[in-house]
Amino acid sequence: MKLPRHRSRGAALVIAMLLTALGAAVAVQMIVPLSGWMEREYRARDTQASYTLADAASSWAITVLAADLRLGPIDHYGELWAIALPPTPVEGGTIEGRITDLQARFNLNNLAPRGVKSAANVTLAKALFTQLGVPGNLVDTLADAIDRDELTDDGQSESQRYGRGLRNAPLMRFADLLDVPGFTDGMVRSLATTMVVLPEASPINANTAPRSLIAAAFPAASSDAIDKMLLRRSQQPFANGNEVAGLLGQSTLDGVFSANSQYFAVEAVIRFERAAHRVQLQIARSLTARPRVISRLISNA
Ligand SMILES: [Ca+2]
Ligand SMILES: [Ca+2]
Repeated sequence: MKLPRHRSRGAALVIAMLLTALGAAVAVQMIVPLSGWMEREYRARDTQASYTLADAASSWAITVLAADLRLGPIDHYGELWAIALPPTPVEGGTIEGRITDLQARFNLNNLAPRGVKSAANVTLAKALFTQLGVPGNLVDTLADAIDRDELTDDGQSESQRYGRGLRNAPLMRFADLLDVPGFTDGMVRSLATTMVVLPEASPINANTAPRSLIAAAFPAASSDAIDKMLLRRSQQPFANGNEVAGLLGQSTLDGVFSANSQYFAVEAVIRFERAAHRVQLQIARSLTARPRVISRLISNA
């Protein structure tokens, strides 16, 4: 009963934060109607305006995420950042957007945090690869490609086993998988539907992870037990990554889960009279510095 009121107040707050972020700068950028012969300039202005609005979307998300951090260390769907920004009129158009938690996904760089293979993450990745129809043994190859050393699990030289030297460093982007022996375009596309590549290892947030990911991590847990765990999580978010294992009656998976997030995605759609742009951002938030945009893509919506 309380939730809808809380959420509508939340939406109002989120909109207020957007309007603050938009500020006066955007008002002067709004589309000025131009006659036909100025078509080229019109398009140039569209682009300029959407870059300005992309900056506004970044400021909005950064404001929301910085405010969230001040409220405490854990992250969950009951917080302000998780409330979507509904289509909100700005001069000449609308802007809408949402922030999602990138740590609700499995990050491929978790296979070897700080260059050292993580057995628990390798096991989980094998289950997730299999769910997506990608051979599980490619996880071993990928872990060798990311881990710092030059040896396979059975002590062989990696360059001998794979016929060439591996990167021995974290992936920088999803497409880097194509340089790892055995991976194909199709596999990379499948994996990208539910996984992510972040600049460093990032435990899965137990408060935001989808059911399928929890089920893969705890294969012995019954469907009932997972339902109960999801219900409990919606009422009282986990304070740390170990609580989820305890609730499912299994031993803790070392370093696989946490209860907070540093990496978020923002997707905003900006519409003008004649143009619509999609802005996709990745934001990194640390305990010590202001959240910052680490990637930005603007495309036609
Ligand atoms: Ca939080
Ligand atoms: Ca290696």
